[in-house]
Amino acid sequence: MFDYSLDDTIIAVSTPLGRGGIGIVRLSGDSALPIALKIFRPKKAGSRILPGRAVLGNLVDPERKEPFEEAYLIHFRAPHSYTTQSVVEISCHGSPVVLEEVLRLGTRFGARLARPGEFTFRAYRGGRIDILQAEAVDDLIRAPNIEAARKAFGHLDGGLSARMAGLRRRIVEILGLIEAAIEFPDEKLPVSPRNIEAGLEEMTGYLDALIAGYDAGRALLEGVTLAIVGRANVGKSTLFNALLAHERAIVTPFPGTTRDFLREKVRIKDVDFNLVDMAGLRRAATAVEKEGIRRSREIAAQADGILFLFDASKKDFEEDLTLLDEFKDKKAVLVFNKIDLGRKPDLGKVRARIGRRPFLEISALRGTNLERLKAAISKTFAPRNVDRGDVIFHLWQKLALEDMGARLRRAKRLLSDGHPEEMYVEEIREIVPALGRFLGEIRSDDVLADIFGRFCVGK
Ligand SMILES: Nc1nc2c(ncn2[C@@H]2O[C@H](COP(=O)(O)OP(=O)(O)OP(=O)(O)O)[C@@H](O)[C@H]2O)c(=O)[nH]1
Ligand SMILES: [Mg+2]
Repeated sequence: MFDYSLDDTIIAVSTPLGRGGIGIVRLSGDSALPIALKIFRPKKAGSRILPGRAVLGNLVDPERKEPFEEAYLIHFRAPHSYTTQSVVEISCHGSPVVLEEVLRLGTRFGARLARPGEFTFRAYRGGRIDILQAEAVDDLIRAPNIEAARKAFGHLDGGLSARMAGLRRRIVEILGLIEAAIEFPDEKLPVSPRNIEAGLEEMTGYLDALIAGYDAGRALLEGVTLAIVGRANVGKSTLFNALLAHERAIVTPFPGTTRDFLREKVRIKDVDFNLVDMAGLRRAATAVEKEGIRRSREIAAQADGILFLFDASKKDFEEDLTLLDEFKDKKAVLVFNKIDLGRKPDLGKVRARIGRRPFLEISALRGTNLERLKAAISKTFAPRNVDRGDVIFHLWQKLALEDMGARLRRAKRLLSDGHPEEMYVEEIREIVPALGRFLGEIRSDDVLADIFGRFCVGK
């Protein structure tokens, strides 16, 4: 069971470990100020500690009298603080030795060392933020780029919570309609199954858009993984280098050059891609190459998408197309490379085999059409709703939303199959507590442990 007590006063260093210009120790709880005042002496004797106002003073170990540091102290009175409890921040120099001494003295006078995420947990339990906002604190701190930070801040600011609350209002409304239809079967109600169905449809669409926002979230946090796939010697490593704009991979005229895969980040039109160059897929000549190929297949299968390379100077693409068949279900851009060699590939024949997937002709060696390729990569693989719409960052959120979506769909199916309201009302009723869990109003220890376990101490 997940259990952080709320009653005692906690203390932690809230700035990163290590040396820096400033280090901040934070206390939260009823005794925060009395404990802090055991070791903090205002420079101006007798000055009052007013909430929200910085007071300059010295830090002292009362047993030794002599100060060991100078610091600002700020008191935030409950409930107007980060945690909603009485909070004190002591800002001193970012010296690990000094910060540790403040912790030692703080615990000597009754504070307890805080556990990971415990300040934010208190903010959540104090009702200042919900669970989505609490999680967004950690997302904001960890954001690898400003777009991810903006999205995380939007969640922290309550944007996602407000939309989920709106969703719940709609669900409750629809539930009301269905329950009215059950209760008063004979009366002429202003609702028809069609009304209800339309409502369910709208909610399903809304949930689906949110669920799709998980891919966008993952892309913001981790980047989109793109594997460069093709037979040996088609120019994969040359293209890899061209997209990275530096000679990262070894290129030789001999097939079977690349064995170990190479992974590099490259930013294409504001999205981070993890580009993977790997062994060409062919019947391997050696055990080393065989292992390289085995790993390549594995990586390609797990990638978010593939760039499938052909050597356009070749006449026959039969083997390439057979290989391409292995990746039927992958998002792909098909690339005919080496067009500088002047032989026009007979695309008529292959077109029927490649379906509707985008394809283009390039020269990785000369850089021909590289910009067009980047545009195609962006269009095909960049997550759609990064700019507009919601992004979600966590698998538990996606799974919870999928579960609600499945209930809506089941209800809609029962409804359109002509079943009476009693048959499907339960599915929809269940969504209300599911949304409560999503917002953290109904406690779910698994979710709490997952979220706060990820935080570092001091947050
Ligand atoms: N003319 C021309 N040659 C190219 C082009 N792209 C690659 N090559 C040449 O093709 C040969 C193979 O290139 P690589 O990039 O090593 O091919 P690869 O697909 O990585 O090969 P493996 O790692 O062996 O699977 C080299 O001699 C390259 O210079 C191109 O656009 N035009
Ligand atoms: Mg290579």
